[in-house]
Amino acid sequence: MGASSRLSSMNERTFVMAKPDAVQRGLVGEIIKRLEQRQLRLVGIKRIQIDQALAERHYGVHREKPFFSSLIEYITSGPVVPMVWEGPNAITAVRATMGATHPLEASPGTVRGDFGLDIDQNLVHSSDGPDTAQAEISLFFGASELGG
Ligand code: FUP
Repeated sequence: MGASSRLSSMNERTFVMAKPDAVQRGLVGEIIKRLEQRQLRLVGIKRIQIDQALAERHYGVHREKPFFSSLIEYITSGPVVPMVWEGPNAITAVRATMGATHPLEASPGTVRGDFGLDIDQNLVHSSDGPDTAQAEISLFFGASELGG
């Protein structure tokens, strides 16, 4: 790893979203608490209702998958809480804190492992790499919404 990538991963930003089931179950605070405990910094947060167009853009990579329409229905079914978190290796740290995509495979101690059961309602989304993090952050947040 070169000096510049070391430097950027020190201050990496990632996109995290509490999905409708997490909001409805009152788990937003729990998710925030766990990320704060890991010493990541919250730099943006809001509560929104995702419309069809935004949902289809966010999940564009899954367009051809059999679960695409149920995924869109789920993510538009109620308010969500998109966030941006920052810190050393934030992308990897957040994904480890959330656990495996399928809650049944997620280890106890992770958000999905402690609160989830069903892949259709897996509580949170987080970016899987630097390029998707950047794309997802700019899909949901304007520069003026992200604190310094
Ligand atoms: P993740 O990166 O953990 O958010 O997971 P993916 O991008 O692989 O999947 C996005 C969402 O699609 C998951 F949150 C849940 C849903 N999904 C299904 O409903 N069924 C599947 O078989 C795989 C994913």
